[in-house]
Amino acid sequence: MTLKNKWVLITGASSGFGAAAARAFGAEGSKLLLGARRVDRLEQVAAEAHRAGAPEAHFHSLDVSKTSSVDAFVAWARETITHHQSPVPSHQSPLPRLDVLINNAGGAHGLDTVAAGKDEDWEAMLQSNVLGILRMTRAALPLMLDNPGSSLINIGSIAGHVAYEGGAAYCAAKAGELQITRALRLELNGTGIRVTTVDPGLAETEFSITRFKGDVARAKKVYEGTRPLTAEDIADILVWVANRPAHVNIDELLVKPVDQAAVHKVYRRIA
Ligand code: NDP
Ligand code: 8X3
Repeated sequence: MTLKNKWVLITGASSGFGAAAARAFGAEGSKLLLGARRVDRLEQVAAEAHRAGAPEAHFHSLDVSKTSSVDAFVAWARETITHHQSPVPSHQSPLPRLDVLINNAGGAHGLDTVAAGKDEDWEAMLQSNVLGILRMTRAALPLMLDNPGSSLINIGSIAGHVAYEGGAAYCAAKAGELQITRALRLELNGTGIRVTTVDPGLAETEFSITRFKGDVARAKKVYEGTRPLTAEDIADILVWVANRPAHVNIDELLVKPVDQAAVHKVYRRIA
């Protein structure tokens, strides 16, 4: 299917995978609806996506950890699609239609063992990575149900497959994402909506800066001597997934850098 003039909604579009996806779908000629909490960053990303070729690149504040924010965002998205709807032949439904939903917003907070874990970190991880996907999907699905061939793509992680020390809550959250994706594929069977999880390994974005609460030097160490994935690598895969023929569903994609044979086995070049 062509992505040209298709409406693509991306959560967590202010940095990392989400921002790169906005540019990549923009280059395909898609129309964009971008959400995150840092609206100043969204404005920059929307301008970049526009320059890359997006005919429409709209943004609105979104906090996926709050139902009221998610519902307001989706109401705005519905209005934006309606307002910018291409004229349709009279035999087609004029309903606002969303073609691709990318549930990307999320991340890790802290790397503490369970014994040292903090409620606020656990709650933030479960709110954004798990409840955020449930809320956003519930709110946006009415825009997709009349649209066979549309794509719902959730961002999981290698952490949803393999546990590591200090990752209990994050790994639990991403394992939750994986099972939510699987349940959705069953629930939506017959609607024609495609349901995918893309599960990256080590990728250099703002992920580790957030995990280490702004400690940039500690974040840099995570990628030292190795060649991680880039945000553009994942964006390229998201475009590919959404661009398969309408009858093809990519169920689950685990994507790691070549240097990462397993969560704990990362090849590092000594300087
Ligand atoms: P970044 O930190 O660069 O991006 C995270 C994005 O999520 C930001 O745009 C942030 O925007 C948004 N976000 C976080 N919390 C919320 C919230 N409550 N409401 C709305 N938006 C939110 O990291 P990545 O690009 O790497 O992360 C994107 C996704 O990929 C996450 O789900 C992460 O868990 C996952 N992932 C990352 C990997 C990696 O190694 N980098 C590997 C595997 C998965 P803002 O702060 O402006 O709201
Ligand atoms: C991010 C990758 O290995 O740090 O989801 O959990 S990892």
